[in-house]
Amino acid sequence: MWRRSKHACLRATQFAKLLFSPHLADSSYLHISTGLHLPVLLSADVQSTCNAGESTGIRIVCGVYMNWKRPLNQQFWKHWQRGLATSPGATKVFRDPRFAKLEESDMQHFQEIVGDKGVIVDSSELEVANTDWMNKYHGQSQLLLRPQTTQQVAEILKFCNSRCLAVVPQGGNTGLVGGSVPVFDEIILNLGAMKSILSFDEVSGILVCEAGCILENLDTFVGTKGFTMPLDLGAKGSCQIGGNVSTNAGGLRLLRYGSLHGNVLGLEVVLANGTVVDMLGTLRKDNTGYDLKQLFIGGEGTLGVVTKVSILTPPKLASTNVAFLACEDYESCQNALKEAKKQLGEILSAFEFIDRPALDMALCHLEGTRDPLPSKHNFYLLVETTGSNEAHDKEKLDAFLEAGMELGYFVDGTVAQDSTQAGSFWEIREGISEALVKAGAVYKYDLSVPIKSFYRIVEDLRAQLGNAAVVVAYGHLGDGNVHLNVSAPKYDEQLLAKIEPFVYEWTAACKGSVSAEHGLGFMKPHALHYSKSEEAIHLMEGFKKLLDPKGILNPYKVLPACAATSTCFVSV
Ligand code: FAD
Ligand code: 2HG
Ligand code: ZN
Repeated sequence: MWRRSKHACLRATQFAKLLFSPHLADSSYLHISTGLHLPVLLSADVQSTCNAGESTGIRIVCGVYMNWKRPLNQQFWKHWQRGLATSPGATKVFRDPRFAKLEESDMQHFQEIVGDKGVIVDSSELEVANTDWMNKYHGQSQLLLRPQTTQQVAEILKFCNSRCLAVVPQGGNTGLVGGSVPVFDEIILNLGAMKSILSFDEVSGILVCEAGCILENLDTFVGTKGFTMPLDLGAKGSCQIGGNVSTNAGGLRLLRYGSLHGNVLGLEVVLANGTVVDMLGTLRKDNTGYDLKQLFIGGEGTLGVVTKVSILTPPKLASTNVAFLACEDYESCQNALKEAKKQLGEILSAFEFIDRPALDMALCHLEGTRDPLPSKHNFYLLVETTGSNEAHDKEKLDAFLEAGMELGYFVDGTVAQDSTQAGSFWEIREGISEALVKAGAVYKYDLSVPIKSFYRIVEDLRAQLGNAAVVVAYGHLGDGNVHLNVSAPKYDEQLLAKIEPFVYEWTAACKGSVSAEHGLGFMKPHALHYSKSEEAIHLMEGFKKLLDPKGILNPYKVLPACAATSTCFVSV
């Protein structure tokens, strides 16, 4: 019916199987061959702070003897539990001993560079900056720096590089792969104070701004000039343009405006040694040599710190329509996409997919949401058009909806009657990630697969997991990007072992990508080989060594060699 509506205690023998570096110091999250993860607290100062609880004595193969007939405090167990979830799927992660530890004199030096306001050691602020959006990855950094200028970023990095202090660049901390938080005690370099708009060209729509500008604020700003940002995502209220660039964020408008590899016209980047590289062009066309900025788009903070961005913004168009459609089978969703491309053509601005379990997740955990349709269906599509002529757009949308109904692609649907209702449809789609976090533990897979396989992986994973967990799927059907999420009451190694490598092998078998848009971060370096050849990974390692020879930028992330050991370093 078509309508327009209104509306571990680990045993000593297990410890003995641990293989880890004798250099290991401080608390480190380890993965052991059984797949268990635990932090090992070795340093005297950490142990001396313990004041409650008890554990037994343990002997470890590297010769370090830990007499755990000593009190262990709540913090220890908190870290231990966190360790269980910290690096799912990786093989072995330990603090690289080549990195220096912060000293009092370092703090003084940072104070000289950024002033008192830019040096944050307050424990509650550090707790927030050490914790990722999902509350899944937790670092132990003791220092957060907030530079205000490129020059300050350059001085910080120059100093960190000379001292071999590891650094995590951080934007809005909304990343979903654990890339934006420290793994151990890396210094957090947050760009949030660099939020000036530098220029806007009202003819070309080219915006130049600092990296710490929040995406939504930029959209509001360019909106006043009659333009819109070429990307939109659920995290727009917190994520920063520097973070978007560094993750090469895709989002809800990629179908229409393409990826940041095309829309970003220039960047200013500070390298690990403090060199400022000015690539902040504002030209649509520039074939003078290699396009170096592309390396930093999606570089995830491992190759340099993005400090300024030049980006092309398209005109903001007056007419927007949003339809929420129901399909009974996946085949119909595919057919609807084909029809939408044919009938809506240039005005199609989003084609999003939600399966029923994903919708239920949103309805159950997001306050104020309600099912836009009166009865339940298996699949939903959120189709948006944006154009310049309301009558023309409506005509096209109506033709598409009628054809889709007649051909039996949709079984029900509703078109938003105003922007509030359109917003309520988008709230459901954009809120699923938040709903999943509220529901408990979540294992996220962000896959690019051929459109015909988009839902087969979901069904196969459900069969693989049985009743062990709830599998939900949503995503950018128009781009072949499925967000496959597994929701469970708590993180569990046995469940993880059923999901991985199953999902990655499945994706590799259909020549898909194990990270369509979220990046690799700390979660997926071990999975990179499922989507990239050995030669390509080797080349990536070469770029890393060239640009960051001491490996201080976002260590343990993205590249497998950097994640597992310190082999991405050259001698220092
Ligand atoms: P952070 O999370 O702080 O950092 C992300 C990575 O970039 C880290 O590796 C960090 O080290 C690095 N980094 C950050 N700033 C800089 C800088 N200035 N220089 C160098 N490196 C830097 N992603 C999509 O692609 N599409 C979506 O539709 C989408 N929707 C989302 C919806 C929600 C609700 C959430 C929570 C996340 C979503 N994401 C999505 C994830 C996405 O990666 C981020 O939201 C966003 O791009 C990250 O920006 P950020 O400023 O928060 O970066
Ligand atoms: C989205 O498209 C984001 O909503 C987040 O990319 C996906 O939470 C996820 O898995
Ligand atoms: Zn997405």
